[in-house]
Amino acid sequence: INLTAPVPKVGVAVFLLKGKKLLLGRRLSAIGNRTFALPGGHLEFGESFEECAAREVKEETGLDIGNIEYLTVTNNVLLKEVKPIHIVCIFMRAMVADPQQQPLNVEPEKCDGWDWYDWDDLPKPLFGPLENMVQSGFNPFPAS
Ligand code: 8DG
Ligand code: MG
Ligand code: MG
Repeated sequence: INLTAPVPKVGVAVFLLKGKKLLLGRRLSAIGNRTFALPGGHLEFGESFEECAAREVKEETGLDIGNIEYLTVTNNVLLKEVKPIHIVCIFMRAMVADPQQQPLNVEPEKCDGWDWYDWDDLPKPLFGPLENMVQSGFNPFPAS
């Protein structure tokens, strides 16, 4: 068997919401370099989606989150990236535990920095999988 054959992976990305805004950071990565994306990462062995969401947000931004809920899943085949990947991405929604707590750029080698953006005025370019969701009319905010 070929132990280096590519396989699909599981990702978890988090729509971290604060009022009408959400948290985005510009990626510094072989995948989606310089595009704006949600905090998130790969599901680790034995983890729930909620645990993965809380861990990745903490690792990448220092923020503690609550009200973690499953939203949707997408199948992302990104063969044109510098490093081609196939990732099944689970999208979660969450709120900051403390609205006063500010995001920190904990992994500056992976991200340009985090900021809150208005849903009606998103930065460009968005990371491909996120851009596709926006184009399809997906809205991560709870119905009011
Ligand atoms: P790790 O080593 O910390 O586990 O992983 P990471 O370096 O933080 O992984 P990542 O690339 O940030 O996220 C994993 C994959 O999730 C990513 O390669 C593709 C998929 N993904 C999407 N949309 C988004 C998104 O908006 N943000 C993030 N972070 N990942 C996303 O399909
Ligand atoms: Mg990560
Ligand atoms: Mg990440």
